[in-house]
Amino acid sequence: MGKIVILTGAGISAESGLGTFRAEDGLWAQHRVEDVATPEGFARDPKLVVDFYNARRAQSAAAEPNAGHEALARLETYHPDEVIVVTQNVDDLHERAGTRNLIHMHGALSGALCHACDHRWPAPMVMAPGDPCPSCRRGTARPDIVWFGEMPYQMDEIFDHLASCEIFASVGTSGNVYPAAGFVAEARRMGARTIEFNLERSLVGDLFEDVRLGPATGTLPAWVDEVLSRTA
Ligand code: BV8
Repeated sequence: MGKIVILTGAGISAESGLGTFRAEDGLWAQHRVEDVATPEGFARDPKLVVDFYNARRAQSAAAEPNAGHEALARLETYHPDEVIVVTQNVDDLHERAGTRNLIHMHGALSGALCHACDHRWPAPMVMAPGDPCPSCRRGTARPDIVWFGEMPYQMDEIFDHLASCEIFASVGTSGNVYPAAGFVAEARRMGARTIEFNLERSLVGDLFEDVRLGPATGTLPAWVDEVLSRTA
């Protein structure tokens, strides 16, 4: 059966009550991307940005992992070959569901970063503009989130996984944002089978051989049962 790589987006956390980005009542409906998810927005109004992430950190802490997160943790536990989750999400629901082999390519609400010396430390529940960096002591703390125009994390490692996986699955992402939206093309090029889980086909839906439409809390557990029965 071989290695399985699973890319997840906001849709896997939707049924845990966390907002997606592009739904009409989504996160971006309340804020312009340029204002809250770019380095320029942070420089312009650090309080707006820090408060945006404080609110999401509190929502994430109050949310619970759902059957979709739990299905991926079960797959990792019982699949004989490597399973790795590459998430675009900044919440901690995969970790709390038990996933261990995980890459937060867009950072995490649980992390803080010093934009002066690059030091990283666990973020407090509430950050304030000008919080001091524990290392260089300057007031240069920011959320450890990858904003638009910034390089996502662990890209080399992700491409190594895409080059060596048998199955590439994508869950709950609209295919709007690159480089994540380009992963399916890379996985196909390297010979992987591809499957998409969504409520509707994403912008890159045509690149997937198999598409399972419906809420991830239903489609993912059923797929994990299928995969594990094939390897039993
Ligand atoms: C980079 C962290 C280069 C923040 C995020 C033109 C101009 C300027 C830039 C660009 C451009 N063209 C391309 C770019 C690059 C840009 C980009 O792609 N822009 C897009 C908008 C055009 N990308 C970047 O800037 C990236 N960096 O390119 O760096 C570089 C090179 C060298 C040196 C330096 C830099 C960085 C992008 C990362 C931005 N940060 N997140 C935060 O979270 O606050 S992006 C953010 O949106 C999320 O992290 C996520 O990745 C992304 C997409 O959101 P989705 O997860 O897909 O959520 P969405 O709401 O869109 O969709 C939800 C889906 O779930 C839907 O399909 C829905 O149907 C489905 N769903 C809903 N409910 C369920 C469900 N599915 C199943 N079950 C359900 N119940």
